[in-house]
Amino acid sequence: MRLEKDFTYKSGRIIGSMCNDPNPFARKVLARFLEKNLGDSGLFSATAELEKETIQMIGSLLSNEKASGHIITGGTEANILALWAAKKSAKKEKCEVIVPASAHCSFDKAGELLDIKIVRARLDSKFQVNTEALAKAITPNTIAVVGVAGTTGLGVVDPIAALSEIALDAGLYLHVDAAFGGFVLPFLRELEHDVPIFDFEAPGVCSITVDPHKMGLAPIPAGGILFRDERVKEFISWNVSYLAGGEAKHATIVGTRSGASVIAVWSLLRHLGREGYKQMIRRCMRLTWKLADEIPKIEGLEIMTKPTMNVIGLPSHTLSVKQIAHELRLKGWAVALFPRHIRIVAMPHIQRKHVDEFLEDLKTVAHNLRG
Ligand code: 0PR
Repeated sequence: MRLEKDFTYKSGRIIGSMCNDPNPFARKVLARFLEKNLGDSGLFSATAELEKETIQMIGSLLSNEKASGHIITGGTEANILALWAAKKSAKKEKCEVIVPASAHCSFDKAGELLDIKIVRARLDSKFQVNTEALAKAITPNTIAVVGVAGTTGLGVVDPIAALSEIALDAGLYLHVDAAFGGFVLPFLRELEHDVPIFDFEAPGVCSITVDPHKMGLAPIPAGGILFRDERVKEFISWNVSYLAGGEAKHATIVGTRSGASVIAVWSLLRHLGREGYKQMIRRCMRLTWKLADEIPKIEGLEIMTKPTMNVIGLPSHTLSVKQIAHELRLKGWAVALFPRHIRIVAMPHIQRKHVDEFLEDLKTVAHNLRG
């Protein structure tokens, strides 16, 4: 079969990705409703209602049931929409947005597309954005600041409460990229982990990216953008008057878009419930701790920082991380390679036996590279 050479999540070998093996129930739902198109919401008004309810459910996880937004193609579209809303609301000639040095490359894409200068503020020793450096980078052209709740490389949460104060003081739009962390932190909070304020609880937060197709267990495509209220979303709303279902509003980049994805997310949230997600996160965190305990015992290997969520950074002072990643790949493992570390993500498809096998192979690879 042509597709046999693809990696699969079931094999447990994809250990550096942020996507998941979609929940079986959600897969069935998705397959059943493929005709639904939310680009013409007048034809599919029941699906549009489910989208509103989905946003409310996710909003309630993020301390704001009044949130307004959409289930879209992914975190990249969400971040572009947020910066677009920020630009429309600021009405400035020249625009700059300050993002942490750790921010995802989708902000650079957004910068190019929207003609916004993206300014990266440096991180502190805990890999969080340095708030002083960020505040100093504000200029008369600044329209927004961004914080990340679950960085792509390390799963670190920026000090969102402090960013909220800075944004409110300077009259700036604050966007939080919780593409990954948005489906982790609310449950860690319920599991009584020490979770700092990262969501709409911080009064300056105007929008949040939160992706069901990452830790939400939904099938691709299912990203999420939540605005604090309808008013913020209005900045990027377009009236489309001629549709078969009658006039409709679009506040997304694409027109025609998957209603099935929305119904899949709606069903999944109700099917798993908070309890289901909580148990899933508990399992992921147990495996994360196992990895974080065992990796530093291997000579030459360390962990970058104590994991906040199920993401681990693996640097080495003595070995080349590029070579380690390459050797692991030869043994069938797919890890993510960053400039100074390897990223491992204990996604829900990773089981204890995969972790054990991975640690064995990692030991062998490190041993061989030490020579
Ligand atoms: N924001 C953050 C914090 C992200 O980590 C990502 C992607 C995005 C936005 C963009 O999301 P979309 O990819 O949905 O547009 N994070 C992962 C990464 O870049 C995406 C990923 C997923 C990569 C699966 C590899 C993979 O196998 O690492």
